[in-house]
Amino acid sequence: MMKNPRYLVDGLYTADPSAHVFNGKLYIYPSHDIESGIPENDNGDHFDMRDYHVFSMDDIDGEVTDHGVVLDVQDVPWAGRQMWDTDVAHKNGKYYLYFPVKDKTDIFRIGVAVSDKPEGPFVPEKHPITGSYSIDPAVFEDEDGQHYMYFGGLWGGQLQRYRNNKAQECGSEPADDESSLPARVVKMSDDLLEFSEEPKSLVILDENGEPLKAGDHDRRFFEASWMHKYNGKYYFSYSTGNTHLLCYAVGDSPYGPFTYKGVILTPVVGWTTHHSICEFKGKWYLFHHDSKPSGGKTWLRSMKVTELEYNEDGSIKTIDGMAD
Ligand code: FUB
Repeated sequence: MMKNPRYLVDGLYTADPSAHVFNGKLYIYPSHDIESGIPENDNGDHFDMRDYHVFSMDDIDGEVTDHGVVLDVQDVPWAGRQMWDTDVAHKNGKYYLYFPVKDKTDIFRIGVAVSDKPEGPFVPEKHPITGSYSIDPAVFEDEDGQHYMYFGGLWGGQLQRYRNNKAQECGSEPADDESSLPARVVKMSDDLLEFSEEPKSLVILDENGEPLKAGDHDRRFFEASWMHKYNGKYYFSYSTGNTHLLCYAVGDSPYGPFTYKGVILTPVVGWTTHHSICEFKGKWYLFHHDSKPSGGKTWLRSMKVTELEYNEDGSIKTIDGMAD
């Protein structure tokens, strides 16, 4: 059975894997990395992805099926460029694929596309979700059936341009001694096509109950939101971006506040680190990516899976990002 990390796909670069169990099978919704020839920059222009594939598995050690292209940027009427991290939710026999893409004015919005099957193909709505901005949507279904979206990402993800859900003339990150910019959480409408409220700040507190500071680069939120529930607690996990850690914080409600708890994954080969956490057949797994197979090209990543374990107190055992 699985002990070491396992790369999941050969011959296609894949990143930011969002894993879910639907109808007893494991489905993975990653970004599809390509060689675009655009030079690397802090704005992430070199992540110039154009479509999404879906993958499925019957067993964690089993064969991985590629269901092919399920949504192409050309099929989204309002889209410009850069299809980044995606996620999928299920309700009443329909599957909803959420995706961030820059609109024709180069502003990230979050769109939704719908299918009758978890493996797609997905048909996009004609407009982005009203009031959406930034990147990395992750949609969590709570035990009462309510869905929440977590989103946001700094630098190329444009989150620093927003305060109180409004774009600023000249957005920048707060000073180091101010509170860090938070991820956002929002309850979804019953039809899962819109927000049902204004997005709220997701506050992460330190051990003294104070919000993490913007200068605390080893702990503050950068991008890659994910939510899962374990033993009745809400686990918000995320990337610290420029310090290349996957961290987590725990709370008692889907809105938080959350208290910082530690590191899930130490830095990997590559710049970005982005993941999902999913229970499948009685075990927990971390799905993530690194750039080892491409020889360290940050924009050509390969998704992988490794087992995730908890300590008795509910804390997560740190995983070595360099382990083979
Ligand atoms: O894949 C493009 C971007 O890189 C994602 O949206 C970020 O989270 C980072 O992984």
